[in-house]
Amino acid sequence: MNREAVRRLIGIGDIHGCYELLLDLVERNIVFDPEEDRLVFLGDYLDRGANSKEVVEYVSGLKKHYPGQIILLKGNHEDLALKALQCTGDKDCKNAKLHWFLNGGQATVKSFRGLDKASQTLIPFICSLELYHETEEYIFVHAGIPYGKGPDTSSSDEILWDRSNSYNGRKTLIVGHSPKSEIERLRNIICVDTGAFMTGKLSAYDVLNEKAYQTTAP
Ligand SMILES: [Mn+2]
Repeated sequence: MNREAVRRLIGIGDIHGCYELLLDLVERNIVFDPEEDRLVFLGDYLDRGANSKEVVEYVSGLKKHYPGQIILLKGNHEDLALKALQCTGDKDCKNAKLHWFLNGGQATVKSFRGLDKASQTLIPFICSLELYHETEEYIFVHAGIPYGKGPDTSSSDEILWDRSNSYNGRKTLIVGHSPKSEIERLRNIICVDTGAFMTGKLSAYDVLNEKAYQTTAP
């Protein structure tokens, strides 16, 4: 057994409501084995795609059954949704909802059949998400870590929105958020997001075995 105490340590890119792709990736491509694997979801479960509700229920179910083997990170879309669902005051709410809806939030509300039902599930779900996952050799975050910083010295906005690719720490950093046509490595930064909603391709990467897993819409 290696230092991470799992056989595979797999980062999974931005899902954005693409439930069929998620199911295909986890159950037919990766074939998740809770005895051997740890899956780190890099966030952005919601928005744009049609089935955010199913995606949230699926990853929540995995986490419930295999709490030690499933890591659920927060993405900037979960942050937008939480701000829109928890806002107080007319003006703040209007701005927060506008910001969320401009980023695909309406598809999420539709999938939950209304704002109230979305709030019931999403507020506790989003509040349970982690900002980063760090091991001896790896750091997983949604977007990035700026130059000179670590996961504990970056702000949540930096971790959720950074596109600078300026991380210069010792550990390997695994990110989603900035879609590429294929999984890309830049120095010690590995970007796993292949823009599932736009491209129909959802990707994951096992850092211990340097192996990619991908599923493509038929
Ligand atoms: Mn993102």
